[in-house]
Amino acid sequence: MPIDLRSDTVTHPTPTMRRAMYEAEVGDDVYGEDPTVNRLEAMAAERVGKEAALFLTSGTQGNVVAMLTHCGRGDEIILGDQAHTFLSEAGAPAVLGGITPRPLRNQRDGTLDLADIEAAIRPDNVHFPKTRLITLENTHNQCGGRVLSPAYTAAVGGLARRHGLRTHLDGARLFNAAVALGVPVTALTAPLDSVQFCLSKGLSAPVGSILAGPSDFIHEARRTRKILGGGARQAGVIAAAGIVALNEMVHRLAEDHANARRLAEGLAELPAVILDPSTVETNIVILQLTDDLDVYEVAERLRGDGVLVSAFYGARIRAVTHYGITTADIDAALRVFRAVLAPVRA
Ligand code: TLP
Repeated sequence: MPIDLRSDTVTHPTPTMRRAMYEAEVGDDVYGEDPTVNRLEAMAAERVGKEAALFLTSGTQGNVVAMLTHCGRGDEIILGDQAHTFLSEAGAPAVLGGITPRPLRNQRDGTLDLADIEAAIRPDNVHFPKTRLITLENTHNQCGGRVLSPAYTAAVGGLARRHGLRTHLDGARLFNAAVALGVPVTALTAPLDSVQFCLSKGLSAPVGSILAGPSDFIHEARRTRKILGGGARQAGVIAAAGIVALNEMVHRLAEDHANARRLAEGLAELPAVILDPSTVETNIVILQLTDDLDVYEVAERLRGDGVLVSAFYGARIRAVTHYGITTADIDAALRVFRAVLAPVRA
């Protein structure tokens, strides 16, 4: 079995999840009659401190539904230039909603500079799109799993309210952030209007995300999900795994963070690697290779020796720890990294 560090999306459902899926009580969720989906949505809303929640197929669907529900044609979204919502969702707000993205430079810690946000807010002028929404990402994937603090989140929420703007959090790995910070998850969601989080990444459910927010917003979001073909029928079969994910898989994320830090500390010792292990706060390690190496070739050689990673533009490699990765796997992966990158040391 390869050591698969490409993403925490590769996690398989746990035995308890499979049992819960088998036994799940179901109904037609488009009629609002699936008791397991209803239970998951109520539980998820409570967990993130919002009035209501909606179960969706993926993180992308959750973010896209949120953006299309918050914004109308001609509106503009302020987001990070390294945000998943900007880089990796196929331009959905523009493609589907006539919504303009306004990317601001992400700081290395995943934040957007408050002064940059303030300066990007459009005055009322017929030439301009209407600034409607600010989207944050916590943890921040492309910034190496960095966490946004409750204080920063509150500052952005306050700024948005002063300007009459709405806010959305792409919290694909929200629980990783809360566990790393040692704060209740509501400290990261209360200041913002809506939040999307994934059940199928570190929490190991096979499918599914949650979008949570005020009841009237979720009511509209349910319609937007239908427009996108996301109304599922006996979805309780997969929601059952989501319930187990929330009940059983949150506390263990600390293990993934410790494994990521262990990996980062080992990698930082290699001359071919540029990485500050103190920036590894959660389960994502992004390292930079020195110029003389081709990142895609290195990833291929790692694969040949049984270690799967993601190669990114900018000579970067991403390794993500998760439920399927043990500390022994980390030590084995480090041995492979050392062997593959050894010629550089000679
Ligand atoms: N990220 C995936 C890939 O798309 C890169 C990964 O392997 O990390 N927000 C954030 C911050 C994400 O990292 C992702 C997935 C999503 C949203 C989308 O979730 P899915 O894959 O469920 O649509």
